[in-house]
Amino acid sequence: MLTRIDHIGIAVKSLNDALPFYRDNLGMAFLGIEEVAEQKVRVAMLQVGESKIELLEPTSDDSPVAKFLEKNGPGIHHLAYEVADIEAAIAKLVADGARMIDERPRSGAHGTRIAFVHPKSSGGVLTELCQPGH
Ligand code: CMX
Repeated sequence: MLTRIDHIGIAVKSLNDALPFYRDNLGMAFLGIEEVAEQKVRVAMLQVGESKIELLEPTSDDSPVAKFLEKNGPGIHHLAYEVADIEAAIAKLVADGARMIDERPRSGAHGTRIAFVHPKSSGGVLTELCQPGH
């Protein structure tokens, strides 16, 4: 069902402040910044081999990432797996009794379709399914 780790999401207070460490000190290839209005975040994507690092900056106080930062401070926010068929992956998880945050795919960065599994049902790790855009 899963084809690779697509990205690891890291919550940051400011993309401008966080980006130089990943891009310049660690030398990751910077893919660009995009606002995902539906998720109330601005994201910076960086490539590491076949996977990516996604820096997440909240765009409003009621963003899920703003709430996370308030409670935990900056740090790893979620783990995203690529799937070839997101509807089939959601259906399997629901049938297996998982608690989905999204029972229908939503729009993610770069034309992807995404769905989150609630961390209470995935061992405390907020888990994202991610189907690449065309
Ligand atoms: N990882 C692990 N656990 C988390 C978590 C995270 N990122 N965020 C919240 N939790 C835990 C909390 O610690 C809390 O646990 P306790 O009850 O034991 O204290 C529990 O989940 C409930 O959390 P909460 O702070 O009350 O927050 P909410 O219920 O309001 O929201 C969540 C939590 C995961 C449902 C919400 O953040 C959500 O819907 N996330 C999915 C969307 C998202 O994160 N979008 C941003 C990224 C977008 C992108 O990548 O494009």
